[in-house]
Amino acid sequence: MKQVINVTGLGYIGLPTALMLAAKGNNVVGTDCNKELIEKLEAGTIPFSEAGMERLFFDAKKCGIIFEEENVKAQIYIVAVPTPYEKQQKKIDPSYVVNAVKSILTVCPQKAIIAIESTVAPGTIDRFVRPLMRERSDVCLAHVPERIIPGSMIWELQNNSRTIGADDKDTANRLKEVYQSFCRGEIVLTDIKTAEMTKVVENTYRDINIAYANELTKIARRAGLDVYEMIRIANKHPRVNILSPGPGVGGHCISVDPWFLVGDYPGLANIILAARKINDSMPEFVLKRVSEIAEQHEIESLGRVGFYGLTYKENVDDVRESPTLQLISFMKKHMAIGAHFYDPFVKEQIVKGQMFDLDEFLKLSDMVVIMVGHDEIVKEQEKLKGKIVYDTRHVLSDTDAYHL
Ligand code: SAJ
Repeated sequence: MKQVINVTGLGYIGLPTALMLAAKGNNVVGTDCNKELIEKLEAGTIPFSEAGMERLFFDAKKCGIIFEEENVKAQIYIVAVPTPYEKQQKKIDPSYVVNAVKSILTVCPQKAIIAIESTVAPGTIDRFVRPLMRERSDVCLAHVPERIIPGSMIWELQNNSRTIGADDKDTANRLKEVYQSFCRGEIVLTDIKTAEMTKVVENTYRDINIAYANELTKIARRAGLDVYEMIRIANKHPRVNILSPGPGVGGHCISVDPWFLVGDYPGLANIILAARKINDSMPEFVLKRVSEIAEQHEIESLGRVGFYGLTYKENVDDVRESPTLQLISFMKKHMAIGAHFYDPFVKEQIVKGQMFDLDEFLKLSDMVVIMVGHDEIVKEQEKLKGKIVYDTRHVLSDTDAYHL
């Protein structure tokens, strides 16, 4: 009989993974403790927007994917539950992973594999998960860190290389076969601790590169140079690839993972810490520029300033650690109130002054600050004519717009 794969946690990572596995002919049960989510999925509603998800959902349904609130008996378990970030302590909360594994252990048969995809701080699996398995030494543990980027998840699921960290070759090879059913990229086998560390190292690399671009922005401003032109030319060098500066770094991973290294290796993680500080300084840098530009144009109140974009990056609906939310917290600190906000992907009120119609938002804004380069505003940029525009993402063709 064909083995069953039970994917636990049907969020941004678990859902596309479960759908992809099912669409490629695996026997898949998707589990989530959120009853409402399961009902939605059963009714055919996709809980978040992502390119290609509708087609994938259709294919997976056709191939018989099942959604359940409880874990089921399976040979392979993939855990993709959230690892919430505790901002003050700069630590992740592993309790969802721990609870998912506990629940799986109550139903899993002999020799089942539990593969954790959730991003965890290095050492988490040894510290929090392994002790749970003491009475089930027959069950195999693995870490297969997710690598897909929101906005291009489906393509990346199939094409990115993957890392499988496991305690033994047999477990790694059994899992490799599962991932090979949809992944065309190279699948690298290693141990669990290396897999944990590699994931954090990848995201930290990107954070440092973005920090470099952001630091260059500040240098270019002082030197009276155009940072984009500088980076464009520098990147013509065959071994240079500087990323883009921006109003800050958000999302649940790049702005979070480097802190694990800073926390665990104080005194050693110096570039990593400096990069985090630079990226965290960007929302305040933007806010200062907003007041300079507003003053220059005699805009006296924030009531005439509109911030476009609340999500952490373009064309996604995820607002976790978003630069705009970071900027709002600085505004509050400085009692700078009255601005308004708009984001086509955020349909519920999450901040004061949020509006839900682009035209109305623009009517109220003499100055528009582009915080996120959603396709919508790029397409509709004609609507910004006559306004003072501060384009922190460098996405508009308006040559009069202010830049970082
Ligand atoms: N950003 C810049 N400049 C850039 C690129 C990004 O300012 O040149 C900003 C974005 O606007 C955003 C933040 O950085 O606020 C992070 O966005 P991102 O697109 O760089 O990355 P994420 O967080 O969406 O996804 C990352 C990816 N990691 C790497 O590329 C190394 C993805 O592959 C991971 O799966 C994901 O983190 C994760 O979940 O760990």
